[in-house]
Amino acid sequence: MNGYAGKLLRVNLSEGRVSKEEISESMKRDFLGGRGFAIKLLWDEVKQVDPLSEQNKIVFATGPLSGQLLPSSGKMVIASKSPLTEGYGDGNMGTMASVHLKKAGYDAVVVEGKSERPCYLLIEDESVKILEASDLWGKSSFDVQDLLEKRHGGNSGILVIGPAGENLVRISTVMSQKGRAGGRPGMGAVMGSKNLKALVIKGTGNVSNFDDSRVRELGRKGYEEIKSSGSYPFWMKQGTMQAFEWCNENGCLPAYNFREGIFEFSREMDGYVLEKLDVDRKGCPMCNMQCGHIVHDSSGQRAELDYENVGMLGPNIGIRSLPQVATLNRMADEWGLDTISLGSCIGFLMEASEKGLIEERIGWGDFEAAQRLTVAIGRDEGMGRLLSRGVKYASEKLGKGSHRWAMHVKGLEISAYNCHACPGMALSFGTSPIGASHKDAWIIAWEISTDRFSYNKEKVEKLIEFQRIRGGFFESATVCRLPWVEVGFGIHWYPEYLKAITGQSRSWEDLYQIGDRIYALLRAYWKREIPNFGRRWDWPPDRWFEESQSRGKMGGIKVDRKSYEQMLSWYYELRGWDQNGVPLRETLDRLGLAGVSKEISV
Ligand code: PTT
Ligand code: SF4
Repeated sequence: MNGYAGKLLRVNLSEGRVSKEEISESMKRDFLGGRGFAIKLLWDEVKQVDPLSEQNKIVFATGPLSGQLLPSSGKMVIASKSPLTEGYGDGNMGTMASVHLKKAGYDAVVVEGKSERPCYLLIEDESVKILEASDLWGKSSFDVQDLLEKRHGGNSGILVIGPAGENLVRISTVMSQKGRAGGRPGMGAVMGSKNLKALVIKGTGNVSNFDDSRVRELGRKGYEEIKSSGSYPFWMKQGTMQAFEWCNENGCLPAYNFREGIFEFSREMDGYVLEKLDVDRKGCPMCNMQCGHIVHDSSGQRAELDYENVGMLGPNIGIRSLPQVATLNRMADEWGLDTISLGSCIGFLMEASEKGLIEERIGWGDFEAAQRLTVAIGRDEGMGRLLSRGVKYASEKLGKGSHRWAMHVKGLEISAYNCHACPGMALSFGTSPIGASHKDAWIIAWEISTDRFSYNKEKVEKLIEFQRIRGGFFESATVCRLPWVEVGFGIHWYPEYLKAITGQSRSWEDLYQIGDRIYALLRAYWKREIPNFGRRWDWPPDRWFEESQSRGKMGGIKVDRKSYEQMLSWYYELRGWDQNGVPLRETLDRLGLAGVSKEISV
């Protein structure tokens, strides 16, 4: 099929062996790319293994739209069995590595085994080398990015882990370009467990498209439409930080470990404050609406800010200064820690301290303590040992009812949306296939603008529609969804892009079916890897059901447990899964996944 490089690169670090495999036509047709390729490979090849053992594998996968001359296409999926959740984990990263990988002639790389010594991969078209990385080990992700750029050229695609990944910290991510982070559920630790510090990718070829001139024409029109959007100017000023004031107004900003939904100091750190501090803009390749805002942090160094980072390292831990948040953000980037999980872990500990569950006194907003904790987590030392496996583990260790306010689903920390008064978004976190991520179904804006407090089937249908488009299509195609979400870029463009690139006509109905197939296999994966996996894995934390916020117009409101259960039942029904959230045999058969039912005994 056109639009694909057609090959998968497999690197076995235990044996120092490199091989190249054809990607079958059925794989491209049925799973599209990115997340679709990743789950199919993990389903087939990674069964009931310890995520940090050499039996685990890590997949770096692009899709047919990745790296093409069209809006915001420089994305790549990084996936593995997660050491944080023990289930499927992935992240979507914007990086030159995505563009170079396809130019080098590969749609995906699978790394398996474990190198005896620290190493990195150098992929230059046909040539693939496993190189010594002892001199890079222990260095920050920024230093290694610089060193590798110097060694292999500034335009190389570079994926790297920081010391947190080396130390097998389970909330560690993969980093690229000093500010792109991907793979929240511990993908950095998986690389670390393989002694793999980095991948450097340089490609010089080109993927053959069905109709190149049509791709160029559509791409040009796409870029023009984005630039002429009415919301483009404001987006360029604030980027994802435009969500900050909106969340605060609507009582869904996470404050004080998700206890509150408004932050009394929000005016001191919202998107308008960011506009004044902004010194530069950064982003992913192929993008003309770059959203990374660079500011000077509290020590004068450059640091990038996004909404999630500010929400979780600001209000969620009681910090009210953007430069201080930027310092924590930069530290997280250098150590290779996920900012969302980091903010949740620090907030959890501050609350534990306030409640007298630990001896240390760490007050809300204590910037020095937050810096110390970031280092301790990155090193997996001292108090960091309690937090480096995430808040689920920390609450199990600490006990004393702390699981009620350990803010995670399936072991992955909740991203920056407080859902006491957003039941649909609570269900979105509950049913996300990697744990509590907003990426699959950001239903919250639709929910707040329609019938916010209701628990009806229409909401569940809308949620599934979002999952099909965002978690199914965008994650597999693999391109950035923000043009569509944030500046109203027409969704109709994507089937047109696919047609011009692959030569195949696919309607949204066809694409939804691919999404449903991917979701069913993701579910089956959780079930196979965690035998007692079931309905309670789809519950958000007790805090949203049992305590309401004390302030603002959302004060006094909480999620009604019975009604949540009803929505969850509808969700399973609509997806063709049983009431334990496991796909039914007929659903698997209908989606062409007939062999799967045997492995999960349905
Ligand atoms: C994503 C998650 C997010 S989502 C943010 S801010 W966001 C955090 N960013 C981090 C960071 O920075 N440094 C760090 N050390 N940890 C971080 N953890 C958090 O990671 C990201 C953008 C953003 S910014 C969003 S919403 C969109 N996400 C997309 C997605 O998921 N799929 C898709 N097809 N397109 C998307 N476009 C947008 O991409 P993860 P990135 Mg990210 C400093 O990776 O694991 O999915 O976690 O990849 O290149 O940084 O792009 O307000
Ligand atoms: Fe990257 Fe932001 Fe552009 Fe999306 S909008 S491609 S996340 S810079």
